[in-house]
Amino acid sequence: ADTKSVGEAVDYKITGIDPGAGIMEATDKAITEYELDKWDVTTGSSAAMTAALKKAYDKEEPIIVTGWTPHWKFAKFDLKYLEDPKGVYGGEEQIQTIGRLGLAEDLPEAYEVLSNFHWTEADMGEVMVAIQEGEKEEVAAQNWVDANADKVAEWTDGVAQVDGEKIKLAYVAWDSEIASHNVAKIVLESVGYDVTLTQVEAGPLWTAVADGSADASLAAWLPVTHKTYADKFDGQFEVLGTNMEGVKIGLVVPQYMDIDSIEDLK
Ligand code: PBE
Repeated sequence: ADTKSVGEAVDYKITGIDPGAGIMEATDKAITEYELDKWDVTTGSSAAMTAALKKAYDKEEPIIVTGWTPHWKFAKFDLKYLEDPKGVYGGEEQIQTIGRLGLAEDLPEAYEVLSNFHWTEADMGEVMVAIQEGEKEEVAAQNWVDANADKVAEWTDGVAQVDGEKIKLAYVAWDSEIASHNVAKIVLESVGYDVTLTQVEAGPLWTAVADGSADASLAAWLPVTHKTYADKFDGQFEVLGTNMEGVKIGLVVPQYMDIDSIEDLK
């Protein structure tokens, strides 16, 4: 036949992101469990993945990416998750806020604010889309905070002002986490903290919270995506709370592709 298989059309490549991301480990597992023997997942970054997606989408070419929700790509492109009948990517999960041991004693006001921090996919989407459209990260975050004073007030309600104490938040350059950490920084500054955001890879992020070199992170996707890290550092970090419910990871393709399931890649 003169119609190529999906595999041939994309050169048996799934476009991945940074190697430490949980979705990369899940994708290796998917390749094994679905017996996708000819397939590989490429490593890169969140930004390189969305650039490749845009390039393919604009030409209506096939592409398969490691994707997750919330993410602005679903607002910009018509996309779908491939069904995952073996459940390799888990189901709905949560984004949790984690902190180093001793945070509650050392920085109780920050502990309180971070424990309270929770928002919705729509909230995060506003910040993510603004950044994607060219707004500076800190400006996009500030605009959201200004427009959502009621939500922010709930997180800071009854929290005493502090006097420039330092706090360090670690995050990975995933679009979702760029949004949440820039908002958290502004909110913590509003109660008087001197906030540093450090951008690292996922492995070093978990290590930093576990060894106390970072105070906290809002980037823990659980129970599945970061299970390996959570197990590895069990007992060396504390879960402060859930900052978002109902998030998801998986393999994502443009709607115009004629496949529906990971099994169709075989
Ligand atoms: N992500 C975004 C991360 C968690 C947040 C899905 C790319 C990961 O796979 O580890």
